[in-house]
Amino acid sequence: MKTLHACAFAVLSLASVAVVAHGDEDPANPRRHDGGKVEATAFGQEGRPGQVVRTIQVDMADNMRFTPSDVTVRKGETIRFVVHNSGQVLHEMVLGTRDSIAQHAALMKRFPKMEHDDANMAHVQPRQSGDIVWQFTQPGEFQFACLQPGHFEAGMVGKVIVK
Ligand SMILES: [Cu+2]
Repeated sequence: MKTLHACAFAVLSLASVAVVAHGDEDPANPRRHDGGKVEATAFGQEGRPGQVVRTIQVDMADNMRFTPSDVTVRKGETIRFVVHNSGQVLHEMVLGTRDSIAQHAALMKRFPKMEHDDANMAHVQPRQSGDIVWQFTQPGEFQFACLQPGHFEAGMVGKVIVK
């Protein structure tokens, strides 16, 4: 339980740093970091918009499903996910490993109002679209999920296969 609290505070403080830094960012790419700050993860890293090789449209709906619910990409590809919310409630797409998604979902359950925003996720209001630009640097099977309370548990999860 202590670990979860520490994680939550880390996430919260990262979120406030992001807000403070907002003024310096390129308005066209509000979450884009400069090259030196891109953090490599087990499921890839924030992509550079100039290196996008493919755009994948993903729809999120109130039946707690992503369409498509699985996508296949090649290792090294930078993908722009254009994420549309066709529902009436907030949905989000969060990319991660099976473990990181499960951990994040548990945190969201404990702290439903937790602010979280990072390059691997897009929160999308009803009838709006958002995007994620992501480079898949590691082969394997990864997930994307909506971590709004109850949505992940209701099956709002998909998979990315990186070949
Ligand atoms: Cu959702």
